[in-house]
Amino acid sequence: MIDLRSDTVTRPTSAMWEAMRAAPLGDDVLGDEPTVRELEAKVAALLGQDAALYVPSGTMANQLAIRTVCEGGDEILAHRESHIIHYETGSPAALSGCMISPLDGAGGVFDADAVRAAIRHRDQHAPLSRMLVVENTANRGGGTVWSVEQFAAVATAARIGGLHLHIDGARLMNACVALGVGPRDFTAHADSVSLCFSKGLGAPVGSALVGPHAFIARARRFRKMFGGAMRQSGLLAAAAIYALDHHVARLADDHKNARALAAAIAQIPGLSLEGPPEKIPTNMVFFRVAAALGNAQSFCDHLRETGVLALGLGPDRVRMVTHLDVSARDIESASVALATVATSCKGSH
Ligand code: TLP
Repeated sequence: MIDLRSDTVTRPTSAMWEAMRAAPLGDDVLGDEPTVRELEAKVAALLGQDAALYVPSGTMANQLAIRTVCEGGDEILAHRESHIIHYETGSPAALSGCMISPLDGAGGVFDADAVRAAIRHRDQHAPLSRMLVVENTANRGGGTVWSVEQFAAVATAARIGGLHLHIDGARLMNACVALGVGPRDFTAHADSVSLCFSKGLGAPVGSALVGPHAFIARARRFRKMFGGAMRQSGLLAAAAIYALDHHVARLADDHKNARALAAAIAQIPGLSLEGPPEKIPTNMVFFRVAAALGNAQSFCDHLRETGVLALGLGPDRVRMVTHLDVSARDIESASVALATVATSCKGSH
């Protein structure tokens, strides 16, 4: 199978397994897990923040940020297509009692005017605008990268408006590699950041929440409350350390593979790529399936029969994501499979 459903599907490399096997272990809840501590210090330094907290998932990192900062009745500003709106099971409402004000903008990116317009006047009738979430890269936006300037402008608007700025940086390193900048170019303007090791970086499990000491100390309490405090989690943290040391620069290969896949899709009748292939920003390729070929789900089902996996993310919208476990040759095979399936779907509809 060539699995292009997500960059979450990677298996540890043998070198990563070795690093996991060799990791010294303790009990993180008792506070003496050496490998988790090493990872937390490393991530805090990488992002230029005081402290980090290792958590099981990106969803938990985002939800801990929200629970740590917000009170019931508060409002969070986030892009309409953001992960916290679409894929976190309504948890801002369920776990923190918050509502979300959806912001608009092409490709999952919004501007400072949108932020300013959404911040409510302080009034007893209104929810309190408390937090801004910026997703970088923007997943449903197309794997879009915020420019440092776009990001700085919304950060200024957030600061002036008294908002906590949280970066959902599940794929922040993809953004950095695509732009050729360091993470601090973004994180220096943020109050908290979540970073995933189990996406393009290729670790099997885990994310970090990063921010000031007092914020992380409070988040640590909520991590326990949410059931995310783990014991010998150094086993997993070792994979994350390995990923940060060895799998960042290579994200450029995933981006190149995504552009090659996009170039092939652009040639296939019945499939419409979102944007020109050379403009694919990172490791995600989105395309629409013409009605004559069926719908996104039926197309993905037929594709699966050829040994290629993709994800339907809307009635006619399909996503394919490149990662550590797919090679340039796999992309060539997947491109042939896409063309074959498109032709056969056309014949059968
Ligand atoms: N995204 C997953 C699915 O949930 C859609 C994927 O396959 O892309 N923030 C962003 C921007 C994400 O894309 C994801 C995962 C998360 C947070 C949540 O991470 P996990 O899955 O570790 O909870």
